[in-house]
Amino acid sequence: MPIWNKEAECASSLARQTVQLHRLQNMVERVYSRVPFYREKLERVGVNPDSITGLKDISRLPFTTKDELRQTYPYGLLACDPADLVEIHTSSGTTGTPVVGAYTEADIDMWSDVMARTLSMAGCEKGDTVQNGYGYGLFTGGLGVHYGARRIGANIIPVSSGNTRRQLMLMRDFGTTHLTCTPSYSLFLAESAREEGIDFRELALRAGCFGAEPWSESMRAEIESKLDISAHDIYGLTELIGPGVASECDQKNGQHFNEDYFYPEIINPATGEVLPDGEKGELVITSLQREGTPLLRYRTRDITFLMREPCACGRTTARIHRLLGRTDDMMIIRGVNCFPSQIENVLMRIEGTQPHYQIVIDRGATHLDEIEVQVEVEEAIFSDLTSGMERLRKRIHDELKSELGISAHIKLVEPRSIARSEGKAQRIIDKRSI
Ligand code: DLL
Repeated sequence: MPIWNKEAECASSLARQTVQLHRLQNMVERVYSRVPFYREKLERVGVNPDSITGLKDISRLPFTTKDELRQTYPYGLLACDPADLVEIHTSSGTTGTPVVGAYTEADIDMWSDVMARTLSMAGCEKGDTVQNGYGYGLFTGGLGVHYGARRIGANIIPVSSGNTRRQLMLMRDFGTTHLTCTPSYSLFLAESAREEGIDFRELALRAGCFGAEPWSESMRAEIESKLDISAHDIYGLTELIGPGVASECDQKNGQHFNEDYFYPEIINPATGEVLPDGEKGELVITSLQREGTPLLRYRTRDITFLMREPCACGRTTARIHRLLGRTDDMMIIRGVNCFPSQIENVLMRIEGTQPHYQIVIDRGATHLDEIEVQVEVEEAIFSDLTSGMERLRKRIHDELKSELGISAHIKLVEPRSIARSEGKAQRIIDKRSI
């Protein structure tokens, strides 16, 4: 298997730490001198650029949270001259205030490098054809993969997400060797292929890079057998760059973290204490090289642990275990991040509904996420003629669609029919067996 950037990916720990320290010092200097938000935060904890004399000093830096990113929207964390920006992405979350990633030319160059590493881990080389089923646009999946494939010199089919029949046609006619999309969509493609009479064993497809949503080893096994490919887990988030933060090699034993650009730590989410390798906790990431929107100790809310045992592929970077969950209750439905609170807000502004609801997420026969929102309605409405119920159901459906960007099934239920809890209400029932 090709290793895209041997110097960075196979560096000795001394060489890597030297690069990391140098970049960390530059980064602290950069945000201290250019971002008032960070200068104030650093001053509050008595840290200035000269305080960073070793990598261990990273623990003296304050955390950055998603709320702070929202509060500083749109350009409060910009660490470069706005005239140097060449691209903007925002999170798929639809909470009103998106999280912004701003890129300079150098940032896109770095992104291309880490995505070339990612695709190479799945065996992609010049001469291969990458069918990119991640959405193009503000979402980072589409363009991230695109830049990586361009860097490698592979042939890229920028089909974007959806349009299943066309995906299958392109895959067959252009001899796609690598597929990139969400893991659930790859299974949907497999189902549709069967209906179209397409046999994956007769296609040129060899591997896929799947991420942007949680999945599991059993789902990997299903994808690998149904699509007859090698399936690789890839991780990233808009705040840090998009995909390209960490990805799996052919050993499939954790995702190699691009530590020369992103410094990983695992913390206890309740206390902020840094945990040793191998212990489960919240992943915190510091940008080591980013001009547009660098972040210090960003709390991802993703739960995993770090592994540093040598990997048979020859890369020496630390790996993160497949993600184990999130510290918050963010749901990822068909790749769209949404929170129960958004659903609640919509319900609460619609007259006739009660503040008792439950969200059921499942993957049906199609392998795509389905969301059902069960809402208790007022007695008077429930006993009303069905047309009143239907109007209310449609209104909730439409308002949720405009708020979340996804279509939910709405089920209106009788007053007091949803189970009450003495402690925290269980709002979400996630039946997806992933
Ligand atoms: O999902 C970036 C991406 C695009 C990653 C394409 C991989 C492939 P966001 O929309 O900002 O960015 O969502 C980031 O998605 O904090 C995780 O909770 C979740 N996530 C991303 N990759 C994985 C993965 C993109 N491999 C959030 N496994 C992250 C589980 C993942 N969850």
